Amino acid sequence: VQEESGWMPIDPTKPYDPDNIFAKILRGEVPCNKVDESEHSLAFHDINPLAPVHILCIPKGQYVSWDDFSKNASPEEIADFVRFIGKVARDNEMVEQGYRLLANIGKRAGQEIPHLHVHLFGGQPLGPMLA
Ligand code: IU
Repeated sequence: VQEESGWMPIDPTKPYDPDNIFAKILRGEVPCNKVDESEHSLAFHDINPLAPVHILCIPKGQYVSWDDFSKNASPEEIADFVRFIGKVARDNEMVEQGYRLLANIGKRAGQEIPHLHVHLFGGQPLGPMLA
């Protein structure tokens, strides 16, 4: 695909890269500041927080994108991830004040790590959705 003003989507035909940083975190090869864990999901503090509370939630399975996850994950993995994100928000006192879920998918959206991750932002008023 031709690069067009910085846009080059993650190639959906490319195999999952097991050397990406989140894969290494999941294998325990790279440390993370863990928030919570379930059978199929992991939450940790973002290393470069953009809000007072900035947590990343990732499925433990090897999924690059929402497209990949929604097509290929089992019903158990999908249910676990959805419930897990809700629990992380509750346990970190984000529910009452409000919070934001965000997933950058593909290069045009600025996805840096090719392992699906959902950002949870909270702890301050969050302003308009797109800067
Ligand atoms: P993005 O949506 O792919 O841009 O988000 C990647 C996030 O991963 C970004 O907020 C980084 O600060 C964060 N991160 C991290 O928490 N730990 C790491 O080792 C690396 C990136 I590399």
